[in-house]
Amino acid sequence: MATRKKSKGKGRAKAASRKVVKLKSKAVAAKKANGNGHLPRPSSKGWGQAGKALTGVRILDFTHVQSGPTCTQLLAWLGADVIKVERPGVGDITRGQLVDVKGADSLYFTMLNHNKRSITIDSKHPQGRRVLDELIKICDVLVENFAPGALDRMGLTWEHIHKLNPRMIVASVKGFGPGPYEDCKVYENVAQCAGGSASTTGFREGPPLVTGAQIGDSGTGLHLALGIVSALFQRNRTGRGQKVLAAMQDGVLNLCRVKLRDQQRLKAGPLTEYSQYGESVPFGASVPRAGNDSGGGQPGWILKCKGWESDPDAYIYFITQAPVWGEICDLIGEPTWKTDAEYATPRARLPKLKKIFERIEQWTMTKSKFEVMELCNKVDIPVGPILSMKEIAEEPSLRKTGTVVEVDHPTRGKYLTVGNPIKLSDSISEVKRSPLLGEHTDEILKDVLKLPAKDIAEIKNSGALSAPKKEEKAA
Ligand code: CAO
Repeated sequence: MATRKKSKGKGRAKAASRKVVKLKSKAVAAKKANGNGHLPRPSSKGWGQAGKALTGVRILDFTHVQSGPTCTQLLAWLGADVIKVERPGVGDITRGQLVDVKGADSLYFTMLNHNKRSITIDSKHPQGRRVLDELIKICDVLVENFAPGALDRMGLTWEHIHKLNPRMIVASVKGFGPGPYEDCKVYENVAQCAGGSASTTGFREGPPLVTGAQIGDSGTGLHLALGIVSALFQRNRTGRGQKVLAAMQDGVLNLCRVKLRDQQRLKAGPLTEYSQYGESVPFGASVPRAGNDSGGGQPGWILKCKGWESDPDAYIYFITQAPVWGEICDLIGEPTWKTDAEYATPRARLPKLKKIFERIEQWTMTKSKFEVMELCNKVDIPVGPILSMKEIAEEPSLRKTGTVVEVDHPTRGKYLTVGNPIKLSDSISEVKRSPLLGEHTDEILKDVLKLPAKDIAEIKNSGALSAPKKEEKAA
C-alpha cells in the first residue's frame, strides 16, 4: 500500500513539473510572439470594440477657461472619465462669456468641455475639502490651470495630495515656468507675445501680430495631455505619480522653434529665403517678421484669386517647390523660365521671388481658389486655399471624418464643434455634449465615491456644494 502511495506521489510530482515546464515554455513563446512579456494577448474583439485608449483612467478636472479644458477634453475623448470640479453657482467662467443664446452655456464653454461630468464643490469649505480629498483618493490625475499658488491656497499642496494618493499625477498649466515671471497670470495673447510668436508674425513694416490659432491656450493644453499620458505610462513601472508642468511660454516657443533656428542662422549671413533678402533690405539683430513667407526652404506666398475684390478669402497659398518648377512654368505660361539661367535654379530665383510671385498671381487671379487647387494638384504643386470658417463649417469631408461635428444640447439646441483631431483606429471618439453646471454632483457622490446617504445629506446641508443663498451673499 505504502509503495503504491509512494509511486502515485512520484507520478503526481512528475506531472506537476511537466505542467511547470509547459507553462514556462508558453510564457517564453508569448514573450517571443509579442516581444514584450507583460503585454496581454492581442484582443480578438473588433476594432473599436475593446474599450478606449484611456478606459479606466479617472481625471479630477480642476481646469477653467481654455488651456486646461482643451487638455481634459482630449483625455475624455480618448476614454478617460473626466470629473470637472466647478465653483457652485458660478462654474467655469466661460459658461457665461460670449453668450449667444440667453440662459444657455456659451459656445466657448460647450466646445471645450465635451464628454465630461460636472460636480459643484466649494473647495474652500471644509465639507467641500472632504469631498475633494475623497476624489483625490480614487482619481489617477488632477489637472489644474489656476493662477500660480491658487491650488496651494485651497490646501491642495503636492504634499497633501501625494500623502492621500501616492499614485496621483498632478498636472498644471501655468503662464511661465520657474523664473522671474512665475507668479504672473497669463492669457492666450500674453503667451503668444512672451513665447516669441508675436515678434515673428506679421509684416516687416507693421507691428507684431497675434495669430488666430490658440497656440498659447490650446497648444499648451495639447502639450500637457502628452505629459499626462507619459506620466501614466511611467507610473505603470514606478507605481508612483509625479508633477507635470506645461508653461504657456514654453509651449508657444516649442511651436516657434523654427524661428529660434533662424535667429542662430543670422550669424552666418542673411536669411535668403526671407523675401526681404530679395528686396535688399538688411537684416537686424533679431529674426524679422516675414509676412507670408514660407517657413521652410521652399518659397511661398499668398496670392489673389478670382473674386478677391469682394471676397476677403479669395486667396491661395502658393509654394514654388523646386522639384515642380517646370510644371509651374508651364501652368502660368512661362515655359522659357525652365531653362533660362536667371530662373532655372532655386538659388537664381531667390532674389526675384517678388517678381515671380507677381507673375504667378496674374495667373491665379484668372481662376477661383478651388480651380487653382485642382489644376496645381494635378501636377503636384503644393497650394492651400484660404478657407473661411464658413467654408470649413460646410465642408462635407470634415463632417464625414468627425472633425466637424453637430452636437445637440438641452438648453441651447444644435451647434457645431470640432471633434477629436487625433484619430485612433481602435479607440474611436464619440463627441458627447458638455455637462450642465453640477449635472453629475449626485451621481458622483453616490456612484463614484459611494458615500452613505447620511454623509451625502450632511455634506449637502453644509452648503459646500451649492451656491450661497442671496441673503448670505449680501451679508
Ligand atoms: N471653489 C472655491 N474657490 C474656487 C473654486 C472652487 N471650486 N475654483 C476656483 N476657485 C478660486 C481659486 O481658489 C482662486 O482663489 P484665490 O485667488 O483666493 O486663491 C480664485 O477662484 C480665482 O482663481 P484664478 O486666480 O485661477 O482665476 P482668475 O480668473 O483670477 O485668473 C487666469 C484666470 C486664467 C488668468 C489664471 O487662472 C491663470 O493665470 N492660470 C494659469 C495660466 C492659464 O491657464 N492661462 C490660460 C487661461 S485660458 O486663456
